[in-house]
Formats: sequence, C-alpha cells, structure tokens
Amino acid sequence: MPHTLYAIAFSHYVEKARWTLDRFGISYEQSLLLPFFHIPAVAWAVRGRPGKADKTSSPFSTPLLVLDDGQVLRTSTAISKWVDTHFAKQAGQSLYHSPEVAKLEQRFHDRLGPHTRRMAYWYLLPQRTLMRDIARRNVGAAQATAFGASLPLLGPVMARTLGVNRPAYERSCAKLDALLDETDQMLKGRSYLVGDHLTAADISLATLLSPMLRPPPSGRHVPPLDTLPKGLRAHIEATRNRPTGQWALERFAQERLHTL
Ligand SMILES: N[C@@H](CCC(=O)N[C@@H](CS)C(=O)NCC(=O)O)C(=O)O
Repeated sequence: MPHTLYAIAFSHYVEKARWTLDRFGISYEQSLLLPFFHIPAVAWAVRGRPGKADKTSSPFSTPLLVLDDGQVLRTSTAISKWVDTHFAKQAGQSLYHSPEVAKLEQRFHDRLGPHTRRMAYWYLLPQRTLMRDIARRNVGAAQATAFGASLPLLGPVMARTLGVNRPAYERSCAKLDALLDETDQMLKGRSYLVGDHLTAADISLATLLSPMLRPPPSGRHVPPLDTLPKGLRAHIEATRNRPTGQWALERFAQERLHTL
C-alpha cells in the first residue's frame, strides 16, 4: 500500500503538506475530498478513532496522511515533522533547523490560515456556480455532483462553522493586514524567514497566504483570476503588491513548481 493523503482538495493546509512531501520526492496517493464529504473518508481512514480538534479545525480535519505501514499523521505539522525526520535532515535541508521555525509555523497556523480561508469563503460561498465548478474540477464526478446538489444546505453550515459573516470577515481583513505588516518587516532583504534555505516557516507562510495570493496552481485547481468575484480579486491584487506577497510568489515559482 502506498502512503495515502486524505485531502480537502483545495485546502491551503493540505497544500502545505503536499509541498513538504513533494519537495523530497515522497510518493503518495491522494483521496481528494470536498468539505463534509471528508468526514466519512477520514473516519474510515482512522478506523473511527478521530484526532483532536484544534484552533482551526475539527477532529476529522485534513491533511491526514496514512503511511504505508498504517501509521497515521493527523496534521500538516505532523506531516512536515515526519518529512523532516526521515528525509529533509538526511538531505541537509532540515525544515526545522532552528526553534524559531516551529514558533513561526504555529503562528501562521493559528493567525493566518483561518483568516485567509474566511476571507476567501466570504466571497466564494454565495457564488454557487463557481463553487460547483471548483468542486467539479477538483474531485470525482459523483462527489462533485452530490456537493453541488447539497450546496444550498451545506453553504450556510460551512459559513456558520467557519464564522463566515461580515463582522468576522472584517476582523480577518484587519488581522491579515497586521500580520503582513510584521512579515513585510521580517522579510526585508531576505529570501527565507529563518536561515538560508526553505523551512517549514516559509512553506507555512506561502501556502496559508495563498487564498489571498492565487499563486500558479500546484496540487489543485484554482479558478483563473478573472473568474473570481471582484472583491476577492482586489484582495489578491493588494496582497501581490506587498513585499510578503511578492516574496511568496517567488517562493512558489522557485521552490514549488518544479516539485510537481
Ligand atoms: N490543524 C490542521 C488544520 C487543518 C485545517 O484547518 N483543515 C481544514 C481544511 S482548510 C479542514 O480539514 N477542515 C475540515 C474539518 O476541520 O473537519 C492542520 O494544520 O493540519
């Protein structure tokens, strides 16, 4: 059995895990899923023994990697640490060469990922045709059709679960702005957040920012910029014009695309 990555197909946390795996040429199969449809798939994969909820996700969250020996890695950070121990260190490219890296990774996990996700869903959830198209291009036909048909029901549940409402959206915009002020400063004159090669901190920042950046598509289908709602496009353009946005696009171009 190959390693299997359970993945909400367009999740930025999943993309974080995929980047670390792909960087070291680790092969795996993917079970590509949509929100809600991931729950039975993950429950089956962990044989009914879900993990723990954290600040940003439920006990059934993805990414989840089932290794070829049956071991289960339940979070993007656990996957990244496993890649570090078994592959990156040997290659002299440790993903965690300083304690600062893990601190930054946690900070982006808690303070960046949930906000870019909420901002994206604020614009996308009301666009049912676009949501159905994203589903159709990311997973198999049966799942996409079932998701599309359930969207009038699932959309509001997703909005409630993820706190997608105007006041929370506005708070997320302000939090993203404040975080980018910090990272713009941190990245001044640097190619990497810590040290002189790519670490888990860089991968976290670039991927968890990606809903507001729309880098070239890597492991998933992301709609072309001109098909996105105007407000979302404006956020993307603003992020791309910031030093952190330019840095992240450069990281995707130089250190992600060739790993695909
Ligand atoms: N702590 C998790 C967060 C992952 C996360 O938030 N995943 C979302 C997709 S963007 C998810 O699977 N949500 C569904 C759920 O929580 O059940 C990690 O870093 O692996």
